[in-house]
Amino acid sequence: MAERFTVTTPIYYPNDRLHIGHAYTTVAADALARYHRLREEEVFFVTGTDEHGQKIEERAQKAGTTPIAYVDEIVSDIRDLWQLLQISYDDFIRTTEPRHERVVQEIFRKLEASGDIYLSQYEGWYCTPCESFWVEGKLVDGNCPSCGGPVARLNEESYFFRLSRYAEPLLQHIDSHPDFIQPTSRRNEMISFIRQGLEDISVSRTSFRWGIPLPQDPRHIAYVWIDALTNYITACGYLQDEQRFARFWPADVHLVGKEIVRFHAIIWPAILLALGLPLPRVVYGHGWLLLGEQKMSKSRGNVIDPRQLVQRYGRDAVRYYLLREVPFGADGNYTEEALILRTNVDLANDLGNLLSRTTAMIERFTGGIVPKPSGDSVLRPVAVEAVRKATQSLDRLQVSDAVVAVFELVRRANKYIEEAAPWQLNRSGDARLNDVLYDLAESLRITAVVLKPFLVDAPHAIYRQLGLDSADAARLRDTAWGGLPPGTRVQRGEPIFPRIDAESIVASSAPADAAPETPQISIDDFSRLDLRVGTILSASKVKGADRLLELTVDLGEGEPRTVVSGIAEHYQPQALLGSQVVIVANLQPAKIRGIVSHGMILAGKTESGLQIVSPREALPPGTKIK
Ligand code: ME8
Repeated sequence: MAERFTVTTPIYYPNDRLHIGHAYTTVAADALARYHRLREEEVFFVTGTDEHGQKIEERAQKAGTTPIAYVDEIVSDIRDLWQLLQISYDDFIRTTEPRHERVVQEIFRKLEASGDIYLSQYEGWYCTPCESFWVEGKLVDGNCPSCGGPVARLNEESYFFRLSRYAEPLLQHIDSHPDFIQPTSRRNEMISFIRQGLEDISVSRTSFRWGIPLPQDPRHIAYVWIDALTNYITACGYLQDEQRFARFWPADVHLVGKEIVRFHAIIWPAILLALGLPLPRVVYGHGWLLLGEQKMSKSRGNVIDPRQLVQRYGRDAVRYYLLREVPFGADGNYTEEALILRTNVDLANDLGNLLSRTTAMIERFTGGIVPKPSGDSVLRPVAVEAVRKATQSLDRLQVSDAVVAVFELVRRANKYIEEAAPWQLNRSGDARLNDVLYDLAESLRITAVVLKPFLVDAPHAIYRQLGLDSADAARLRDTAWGGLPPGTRVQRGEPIFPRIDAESIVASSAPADAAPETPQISIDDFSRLDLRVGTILSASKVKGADRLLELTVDLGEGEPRTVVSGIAEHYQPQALLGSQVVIVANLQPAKIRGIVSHGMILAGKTESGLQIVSPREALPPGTKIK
């Protein structure tokens, strides 16, 4: 067993808020880091930000601020996002930090000394959003072949890195290290790319100032890729702490999106070869999250904000969806419906119910005490196999497969409840009851431990409800069967994943007979509701949703609000125009069928129909209901 593990994410551009595409890579890297900690290895997990370059210089200028002030703000936002998702990075590197600037300058000195860089003229076409240079022949209809946008002609003096020198050594390395580039499809792409021959690449610029000046020629700024890629060795201690560097470099996994595999599997290893440093063990290029048919991206603006999803569904639901939904390596479509379905089916139904049923039965049948089994266990081999498959998948970087493996145990345990029917064993006083209950509780405990790489709250909640201390200290070795001491007193609690009612945001979908179970609330609870009178200004059907109407409602706020309401089966849109309604005005906005709804309309539902609630006499829009 290796005793240390280094994993990295790309360093992201702080030119805009990050979206769930970035969260995808980062949560996956976090899962790998947590897994290796679970294996009691020393882990170094690094992420960070790629802060230099023309694009950021321009953005800052437009915003009327300095580049550093501009990125500072976004970087702090990024750190907040990682905190929200509980990303357990060990280092957050910013390319603007002095430790990195020194390393980049020193690398340029070394590369010049070894004859790996030289001064020449750069001629080509530049695409600012992609930060990419293209030779004439690569343009598509005169535009950038990557984003299709306009390109500008450039002719400037530039330092070049002798990438051409490294084509052969790279091919040899790839050949003798079959795992170096993953998955195999990307490996094949890279091999054929290198076989076409590698041209030297431009590594400096004189056309902008926001970057690291070359020590030998400060008119030149280090161009993005040397500046960015070298972050990995700076973070590991290169030229700062030789001992630490020897410990954490080479990285075990550079996890990146597939569009930057070329930089990580060709340019970066060539730079390392030139510096005489070992190459990373694996460059893994995962697929893209798509929205519709398109890659979700900052420049397209078709992005989903992970913060909103966490707020709405919780961080474990979001982490779970990202890790489980798309086979790791492939592209996959993002939809909120799929997130809700995953949460409801896997987390609420399968895992959540297993826990609540198990603890409820232990309370009812054995006085809340985990019984002592007689020895026979049906689920033990299932648990052993689930742990084996999950760890094997994680060792092979097949993250989604690992999650699937864990849930095989959860599903089997649920099925076992039906088969063994503990309530009957209890009625007939059958001694096998103890075996069944212990099996279920112990399977849950083991599930909690193997879920630790993926979920950050649920494992602790499961441990707590089983009556154990926090799962913090649990390690992979604790998945050995029998770790749950008989005699433990379970602590039944709230459902760990409440079911999401996708339509609960719509008032009329609440069941009409919910009243008897509703607990009493205080006047303070009631005063937290902001109920207001509004006048409906427009109403139209929501495409593809039989029950939904999109309304705009005047609440006396100036701008009318958009509200999506499940009343389409009961009202014709035009019949509502001018009607007054009562709105929950301080409800968190929610996206329903792609429309953001800012409030909820009150209505009463009976078997014979639905009536929206209206004041008896017209009231000014915005009037508060008390
Ligand atoms: O490329 N699906 O930064 P960046 C999946 N600074 N992953 C996605 C994604 C999507 N739709 N969109 C983004 C850069 N990503 C450079 C990297 S590294 C030395 C320099 C993820 O802010 C994915 O990991 O454009 C992708 O590679 C990365 O974000 C790009 O982030």
